[in-house]
Amino acid sequence: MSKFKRTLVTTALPYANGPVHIGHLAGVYVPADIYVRYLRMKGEDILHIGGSDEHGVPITLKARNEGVTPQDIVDKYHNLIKDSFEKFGITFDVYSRTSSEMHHKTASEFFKKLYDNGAFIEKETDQYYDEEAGQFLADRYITGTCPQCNSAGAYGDQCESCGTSLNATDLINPKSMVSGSTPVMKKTKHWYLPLDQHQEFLEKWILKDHKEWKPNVYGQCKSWLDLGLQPRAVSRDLNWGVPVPLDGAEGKVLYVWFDAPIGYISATRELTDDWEKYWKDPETRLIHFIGKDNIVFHCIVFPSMLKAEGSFNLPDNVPANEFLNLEGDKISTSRNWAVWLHEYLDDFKDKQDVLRYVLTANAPETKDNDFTWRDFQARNNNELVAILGNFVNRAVVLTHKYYDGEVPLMGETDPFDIETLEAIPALVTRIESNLDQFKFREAVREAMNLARLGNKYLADTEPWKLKKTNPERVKTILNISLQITANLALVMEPFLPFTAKKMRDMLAMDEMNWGECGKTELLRAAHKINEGQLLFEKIEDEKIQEQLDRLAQTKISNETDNKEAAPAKEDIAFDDFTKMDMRVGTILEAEKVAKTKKLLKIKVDTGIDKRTVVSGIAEFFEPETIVGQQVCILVNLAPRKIRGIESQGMILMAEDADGRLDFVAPGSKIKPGSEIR
Ligand code: B3M
Ligand code: ZN
Repeated sequence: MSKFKRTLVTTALPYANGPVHIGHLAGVYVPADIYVRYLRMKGEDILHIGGSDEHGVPITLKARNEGVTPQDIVDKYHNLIKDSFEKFGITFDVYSRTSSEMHHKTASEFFKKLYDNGAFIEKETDQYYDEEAGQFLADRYITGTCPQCNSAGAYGDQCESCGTSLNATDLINPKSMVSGSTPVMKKTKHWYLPLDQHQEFLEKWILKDHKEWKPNVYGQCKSWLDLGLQPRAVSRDLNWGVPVPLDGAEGKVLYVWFDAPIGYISATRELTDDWEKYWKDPETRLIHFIGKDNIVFHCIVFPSMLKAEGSFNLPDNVPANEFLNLEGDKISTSRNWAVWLHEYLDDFKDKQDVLRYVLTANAPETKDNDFTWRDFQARNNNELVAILGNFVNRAVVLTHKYYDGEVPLMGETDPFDIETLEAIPALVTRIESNLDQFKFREAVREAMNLARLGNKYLADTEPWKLKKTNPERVKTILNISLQITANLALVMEPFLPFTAKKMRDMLAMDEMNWGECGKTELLRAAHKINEGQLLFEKIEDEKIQEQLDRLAQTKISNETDNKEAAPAKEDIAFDDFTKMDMRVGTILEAEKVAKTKKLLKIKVDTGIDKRTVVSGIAEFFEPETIVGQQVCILVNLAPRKIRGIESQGMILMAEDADGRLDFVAPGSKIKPGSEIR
């Protein structure tokens, strides 16, 4: 018997500065939702706490870029994220946000208690300050030249060109991103959590007492501890966040990673007056679902904070996942390399469970994994449609066909029937034990094995061939098939909640108790079931190709975006500009210049005359496709001979960083000869 009476599950609070994508779902929210649905079905006292993380520098930067307030940014994304979670059936008991009043109060009090307990040290350091804007600058607010690779536009914490992580003081020629001025050094005071003082405790608590944690989590903690922990600042000079609740701390807020985990507590407090029972009673088990980049904060920093506060429980487990990649590349918001949940639902309406299934079957539980659209299609077509959907459909359709929708009374059984019946509770035990150990991939595989069992049973017994010769036996076969279906309707609930609901509707079942799983008389004889419904449908190649094309397009535009535009040329006088006589022209004829790869001989109507121009665009345009194209032509360029042909003027082209050429043309048809200026 477990020593715990109840469970508090938290899921990482996503930053409210962008929508959520499949990586979020696979890493954190789907596994957590599977787990909480499972515990709820077991009738346990459980809360699932979530919310948006609405502080931190990136949110303020985004707001600045878009010319809106940080609150505008977080309002927009908080709602979008919340909505995506709801649509995917992620069931929170509360989904809150860290800009709420309750959170500010809770985080403030928490800091104050630690301060009063003497849990912090104070340090004065030199920090860049923007005199024009009158504020200290977070490292991310400073750009300059990278001391490693010399590229311009490196950030104060990292150079994105060469990947070196930097201190703002390393930058050559630093500039404030707030005002553009050169920042100066100024002294500033901050509060630090001396993690080194918690090292000994953490070593025992994690390395000795929590050997059962997942190897990836345990291993990462061990590396941090082996390196030796250092004090970490818990405040920042910033005007967005929870103000440091001390005299003389104007312009300072709690560091986002200090206040965010306290958000779990604030949200619980918002949900129930009984919140202390969930946080402080040692009979409550605390579990954090997170991604691997958050391990240090949940296993080392937050526990040190909780310990220093003195009255809170520490997490019992932190089943962090590794990362999910997309088609072989790291998911990236800035490069738009992601499958966004709100977009998925536009393209695959009502197919939440398909994505939940694929992300669970392929979850990055022990190592980084790759999401591919082909795998998505294959798992839908070969597993959900061909195994689960097919089996359930046959069981339901045959029951209607033979018995008018009534569960037949079990007749005589042969050894194969018994073997099949006995396999049901055995599978349920395996599903359970995997769920208990946070092994969701394996759990969903065993749940599918139940459908495989049913499929194979029908294929082997072929009741449709026995209907005339052995009707008693057919009753047994269908009774057993329906018991398997009813079990599926229960065990699939944590994984595929939308499908499980449809199955329970079909079977006219209102049972939702995990304790019933594995039983072989879930449906009584003569119980009437409802008509069948479509559970899954095949996904065609075209649908998948659309997604692949979209990603290919993203890749192309990223590659072009990454190349910098050519530097600006020297200034010229207005007179220099007006010397050029540029006109709109229309191409009348075009042909390849013999023995060249790049040249086209083009006849253009310039409105003044009809003349010949030789242009190096043959790699990009077939001659016959450009007849009629309007162009911009420089008509007073002195004629030059190119390959023996006199070229009279120049057709203006736009050239991107990859050397791709396109015409510069008026936005609508304009009379040849119109002047360009
Ligand atoms: N917002 C980081 C992230 O979304 C951070 C998690 C906070 S959990 C308290 O990965
Ligand atoms: Zn660099």
